[in-house]
Amino acid sequence: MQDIVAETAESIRNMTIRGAGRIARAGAGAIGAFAEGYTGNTLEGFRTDLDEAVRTILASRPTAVSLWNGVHSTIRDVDSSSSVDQARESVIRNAADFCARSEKAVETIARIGAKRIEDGDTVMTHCNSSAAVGVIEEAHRQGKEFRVFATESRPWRQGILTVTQLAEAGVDVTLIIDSAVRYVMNDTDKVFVGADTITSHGAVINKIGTSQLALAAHEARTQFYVCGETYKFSPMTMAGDMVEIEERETSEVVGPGEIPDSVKIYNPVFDSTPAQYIDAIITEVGMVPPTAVYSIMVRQLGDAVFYKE
Ligand code: RI2
Repeated sequence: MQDIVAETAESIRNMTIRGAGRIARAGAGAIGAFAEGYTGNTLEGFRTDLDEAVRTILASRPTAVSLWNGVHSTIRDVDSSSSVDQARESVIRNAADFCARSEKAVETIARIGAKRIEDGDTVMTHCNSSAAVGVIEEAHRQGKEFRVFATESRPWRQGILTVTQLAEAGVDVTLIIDSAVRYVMNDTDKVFVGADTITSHGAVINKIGTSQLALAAHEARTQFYVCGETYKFSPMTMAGDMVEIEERETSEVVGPGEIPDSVKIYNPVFDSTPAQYIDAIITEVGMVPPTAVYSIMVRQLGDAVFYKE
């Protein structure tokens, strides 16, 4: 069963499984499967092996706190378990629970966010966020007539996934290159993006380029909404921790021999959008101002805060 942990970690690392919500569910699911297949019979041994499995999963990608929250909510009852069977069962149950809650949260966000889209709107989205795409699809399902601009999102080009998904759902969608954002923002009424991590002071860490959309939206007086489940709230930021911005391989940016060897390449994957550029964060507990993140974090994650100094 260690296999499923290593395989899942590798699929998250190489982005076969991607998107902050999906990696959280995959991570929690892998830990659940690990517990299900565990054949040892001491609690001590289970805790040690589980620790290693958790470390393997969490090392796969550093930025999205959803992975951390998903995995930690799965192992939350292990410390208080008094037998290996009790510990195993709690992990299996909590993993299933997290995945179900996560999927339901995305659906709730879609229903809440869809209310912000009106007939005649032009909407912009960035990268490929299941929460943001869910909002757009739900508004379309409700019969609203609007159009969508979706950014390409170099270097992984997740925008291709977004436009394909939206086109298949029947949405009027246009693909733009990332550098067209400010030009197109003049014609855009509302922006919906996802989130990988939301800090206690309401900043949103999302796909690189998100803060450029936010700045352009601010300048053009376009509404800027973040769609994010509360397990994207980072308890570590309450303790003052910085969010690590993942830097990926330079080969994602240019192919071999395309540029002189002396040229350096920098490939940061996420950026941070300050709270002041965000009109609201659409969560499963409602549409909230970024200034409310701290209090919701305490309430939502209160008994699930595993952050230890
Ligand atoms: P959902 C993605 O990261 C994008 O940054 C996206 O906006 C965010 O996760 C949230 O996605 P990546 O895995 O959870 O593509 O809304 O690097 O699907």
